[in-house]
Amino acid sequence: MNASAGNGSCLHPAQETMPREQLAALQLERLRATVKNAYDNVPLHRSRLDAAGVRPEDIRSLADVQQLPFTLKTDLRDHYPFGMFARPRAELARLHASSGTTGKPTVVGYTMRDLDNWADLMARSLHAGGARRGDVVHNAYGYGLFTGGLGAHYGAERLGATVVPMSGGSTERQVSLIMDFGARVLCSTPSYALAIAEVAEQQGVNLARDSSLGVGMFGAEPWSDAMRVEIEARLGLRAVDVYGLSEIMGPGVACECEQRNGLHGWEDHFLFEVIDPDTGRPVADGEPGELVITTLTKEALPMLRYRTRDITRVSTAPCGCGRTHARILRVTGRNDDMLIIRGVNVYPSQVEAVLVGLEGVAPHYQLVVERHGALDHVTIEAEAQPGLEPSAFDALARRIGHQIKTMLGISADVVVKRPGEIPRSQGKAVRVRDLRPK
Ligand code: DLL
Repeated sequence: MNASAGNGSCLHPAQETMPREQLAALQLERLRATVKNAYDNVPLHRSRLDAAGVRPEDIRSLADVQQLPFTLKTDLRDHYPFGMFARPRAELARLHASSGTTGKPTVVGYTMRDLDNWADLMARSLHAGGARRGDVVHNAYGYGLFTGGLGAHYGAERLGATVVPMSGGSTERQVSLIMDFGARVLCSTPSYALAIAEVAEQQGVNLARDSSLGVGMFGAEPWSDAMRVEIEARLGLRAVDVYGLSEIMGPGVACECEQRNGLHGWEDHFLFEVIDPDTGRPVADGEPGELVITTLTKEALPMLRYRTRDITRVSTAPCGCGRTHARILRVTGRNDDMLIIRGVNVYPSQVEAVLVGLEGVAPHYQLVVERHGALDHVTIEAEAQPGLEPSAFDALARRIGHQIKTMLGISADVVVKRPGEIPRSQGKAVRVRDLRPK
């Protein structure tokens, strides 16, 4: 680990405000080294590059990245557990893995230097979001194989904060420790932040008024601006969006700054592209498409053009904060999560944006997908706010249906549930219950 651990001097504003030409030159140098690392050490990359007729020395400009074949999540599964690593297992300092609900989990590995860079980038993200050295950081991301817990933990330590390694769960205890230890920063999924707020309210604790919370670093799942407003009101903090994925690193790949107008993707360590998911071709700057990421400094798991499945837009327009790194605009959802409701494409986060903030509706919901004959059928399950009489549920369902029709242009079936009936998450919320036969 480098000497900057814990004193906040891991932050180098010059790296974040580097002129874009200089950033591009650094990216090219690192891209060449990454392709060489992948070619020399990972048989899959070597055979794919050979088949495409590309040698590492052919990469002469950043645009040459487009010659590289894409890498998919299935590649990691197919080479389970260690087949994509560019370093011998004995040189790896840590492994993380996805839960692998469908088939084998995806396993990712890090050298000590990879972990060091990750801590720096997460510290940079926390700082951009408003966390400061000396803050108490209450970390409610799950610890373990999920990258959220340890990623935020080491980033906060690197920043020089005092970390409370709480993990998810024991929600009542979360509330008391936030109060007793004077947490200023809360790290959790946005859905779990709401669950914490709800339990606090049930305990008669007013976090917005009485806690020291000032900043929330929320990510790991899509969330809408309406959800941001709700969370800020109930927790009394400034809610910041942080993005990442385990295949590329973990949390801290991109983060909002004080402007909150897109998430700065840390371009000294990653090369971002946005492609049309159907054709694989790049879209114009600022247009929506699938985010594709190439790592530029990863030793153990270099990733060439990893298809994230996340739908977003990237803008290289200057940001008011002075940082020059491109901004990834809020991830609206994943390709895989897109629903087709009576012929119209919809992401759960778009439904969320309509539901949250509607009078009488609690910010908890699920979309249930069933197969009726040859057609998919989607029901929106919303939850009534405490105190609403069950006799008013039908009228509320009609009002929600009308609002969904007006805002999203789809006719959806809506069911209103009693308070507490929609399951609460401790990590990533389950927004879609897919009951279609497999
Ligand atoms: O969720 C890493 C992380 C932990 C990010 C904590 C932020 C905070 P995975 O479990 O590999 O890693 O899941 C990655 O989650 O491809 C997105 O689909 C989604 N995701 C992550 N952050 C955001 C975000 C972590 N801010 C997948 N907005 C990604 C929307 C997000 N989706």
